[in-house]
Amino acid sequence: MAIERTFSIIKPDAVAKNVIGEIYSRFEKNGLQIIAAKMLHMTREQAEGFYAVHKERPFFKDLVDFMITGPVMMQVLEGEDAIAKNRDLMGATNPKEAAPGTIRADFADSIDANAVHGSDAPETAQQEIAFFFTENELCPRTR
Ligand code: RTP
Ligand code: MG
Repeated sequence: MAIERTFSIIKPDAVAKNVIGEIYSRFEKNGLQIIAAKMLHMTREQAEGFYAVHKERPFFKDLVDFMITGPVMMQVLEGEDAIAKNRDLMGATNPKEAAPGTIRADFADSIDANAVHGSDAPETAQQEIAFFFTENELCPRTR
């Protein structure tokens, strides 16, 4: 299995619940290293740009409105099979369908306030990382 990088956001609901550390702990316990991190209260323009792929979807406005309700914590995760591993840790988009023990089952309130974002494929991971981080902000381990 390949070492991959993926882009993760702890959304405003989970930041407000003060569970950044608990979520980071799940990443670390499952072999994902945090190689970059940034806290940010996104502007509407940033949120619309980040979610541009969804701009024709009926939930686009609700999604953008929600993502700018408060600060988010964004990080780049690196590890074996990082994209799928992070999606497994997150659980289903709708917390009602999320498997027990997943981040969304434990911390999400609704399909909008669903605690976390994670890239869904290598191409989107690369695009999403580049949307918020420059190359020299990535700090892969040297030991
Ligand atoms: P994410 O991108 O946030 O990691 O989640 P995802 O891949 O599981 O879901 P995606 O289809 O990419 O949708 C992005 C976010 O939009 C909200 N959403 N609402 N009301 C709805 O039917 C609906 N569908 C999606 C969710 O907050 C989802 O995380
Ligand atoms: Mg998605």
